[in-house]
Amino acid sequence: MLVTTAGESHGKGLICIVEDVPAGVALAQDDFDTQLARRQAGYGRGGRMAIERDSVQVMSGIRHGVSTGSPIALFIPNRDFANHAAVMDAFGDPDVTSFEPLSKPRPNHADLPGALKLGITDCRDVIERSSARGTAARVAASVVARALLEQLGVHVGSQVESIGGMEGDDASPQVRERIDAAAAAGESLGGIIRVQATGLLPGLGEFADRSQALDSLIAAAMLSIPGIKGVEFGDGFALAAMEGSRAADAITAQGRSSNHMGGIEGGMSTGEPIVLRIVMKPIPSLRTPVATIDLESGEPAQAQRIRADVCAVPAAAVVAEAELALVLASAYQRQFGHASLADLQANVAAYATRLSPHWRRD
Ligand code: EPS
Repeated sequence: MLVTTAGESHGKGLICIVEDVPAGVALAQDDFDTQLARRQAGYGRGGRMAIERDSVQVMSGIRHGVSTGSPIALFIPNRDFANHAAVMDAFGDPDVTSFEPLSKPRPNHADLPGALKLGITDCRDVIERSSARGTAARVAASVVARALLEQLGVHVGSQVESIGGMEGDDASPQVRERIDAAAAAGESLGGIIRVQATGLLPGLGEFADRSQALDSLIAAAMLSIPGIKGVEFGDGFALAAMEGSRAADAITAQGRSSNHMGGIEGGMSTGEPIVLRIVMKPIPSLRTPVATIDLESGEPAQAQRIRADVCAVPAAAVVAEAELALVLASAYQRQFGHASLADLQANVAAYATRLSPHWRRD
């Protein structure tokens, strides 16, 4: 499954094309819109989420609720485009439509390296495309992957473990207070997210070609999410302090006695749940003054203040599920087939039968 996206945060909308989708996957409008609504939720989102009500328009690749085997093209309109039509106009005259340049890059965003890369002093084009708004397109695409995985008995989920260093998710009153206090102070908060997948077969991924090692594909996918700065599988960094015997996931006739490795050995799934944790940095769009330079004058300045979320950790958890689903669906397709869901299911069943003397799904 291959995903290509396009779109800017305040442009007409987000586009994604999902290629290499097997025929026969059942999909409903509600499947897409439910995941998009989950991604929009969470305590600490900014004013933008009150404007958007994300919903996909299916342009191709699904007929009568079933994937056809052709590329699936999806469009998610940006309601906020109505407020940015002039500044985002594809063919407007920049002399007539003169807008304040965004020339004071915010540290820890894409603003400065992006502007230097493109040779521009107004960071708007970088900000528009690097915006986490783009994750809506990835989540929409992942609905196809999730539907495929569900047919194979694989489920993907996540939990927010902490926000701003405080244990719990955004349903916790203490965490909400912490977010409120950050909002009042013009601050922002990051957090830690646990992501997992269950119902997997062993052997997905590759040991012989490390570029296809399952953990490296998953880690790359996680780090593609805006704001994610670290990934650990299983016991992760705590493994550094363990002796080998303590870290061993002993093999028994009933499965593994533990899952210190987070469900991946030698770049392949073990059949145990895949478990990983990711860390999201605090969003670097702040109302508090942050030092920068003005790219137009070269003089010291305060970073541009742009409307943003105070905390988007719950949204990032939904995006992380999406990215995990996309990697796992592709790993299944690589091993068991691409063209038709029925063939894929038959190949998976034959493989599970072959494994049965040594492994069985509970
Ligand atoms: C974002 C800034 C905010 C967020 C946005 C990501 O948007 P705006 O600049 O319009 O206030 O709300 O996230 C989304 C729009 C979204 O759908 O998640 C940024 O700069 O990354």
